Amino acid sequence: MKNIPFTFDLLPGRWIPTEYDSHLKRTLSSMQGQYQNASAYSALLEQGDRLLYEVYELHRPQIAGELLHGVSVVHPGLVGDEYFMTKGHYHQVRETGEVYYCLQGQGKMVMETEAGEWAVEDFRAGNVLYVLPKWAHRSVNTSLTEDLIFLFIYPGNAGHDYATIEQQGFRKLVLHRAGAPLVVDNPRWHGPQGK
Ligand code: S6P
Ligand code: ZN
Repeated sequence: MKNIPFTFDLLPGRWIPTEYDSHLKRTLSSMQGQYQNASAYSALLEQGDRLLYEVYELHRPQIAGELLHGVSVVHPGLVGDEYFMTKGHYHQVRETGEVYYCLQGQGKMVMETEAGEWAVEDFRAGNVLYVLPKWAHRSVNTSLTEDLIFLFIYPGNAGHDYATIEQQGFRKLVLHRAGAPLVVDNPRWHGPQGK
């Protein structure tokens, strides 16, 4: 971690930061229970623990005032008719937002709040997506051939709450239907009190 102002490059066509401190790889086995088609999930897992997405991060202190940032790459693919996607999370400190800048590809950001609101917004190369404080967020790659790649920036003190989404899922799923993404209700979604 540097203690003087620094720069790095994001080069078109490569889009991996020229400097980073950590490289997280998330594979299919870490998404147990997240895909609605459990038999398609098991069948795909039997063929191997596929790489779903990668996160390149620049480390900064996890305190208010700092801005954590990096680049995520969500690879293309399907589990049944559901696209490859990130686990998704709330920020532990709910009053923290996040900015995403899409560098390449196409996808959907699936979002919801504990108050019952939901939204699904497009990722497309060059667009900026603002995730409001209190909104859980999951990135879905809706291309079957191209990586979805984005830069993210969020407050140092945000923290991550994965457990809530692992337990209840998101209200909305993005499915590949008739050659295009379709947003549908998640039949297995249940709220904190089973609502
Ligand atoms: C962190 C930010 C992203 C995600 C990354 C992977 O607040 O939203 O860096 O961590 O895209 O997603 P997930 O849901 O596995 O953390
Ligand atoms: Zn986040």
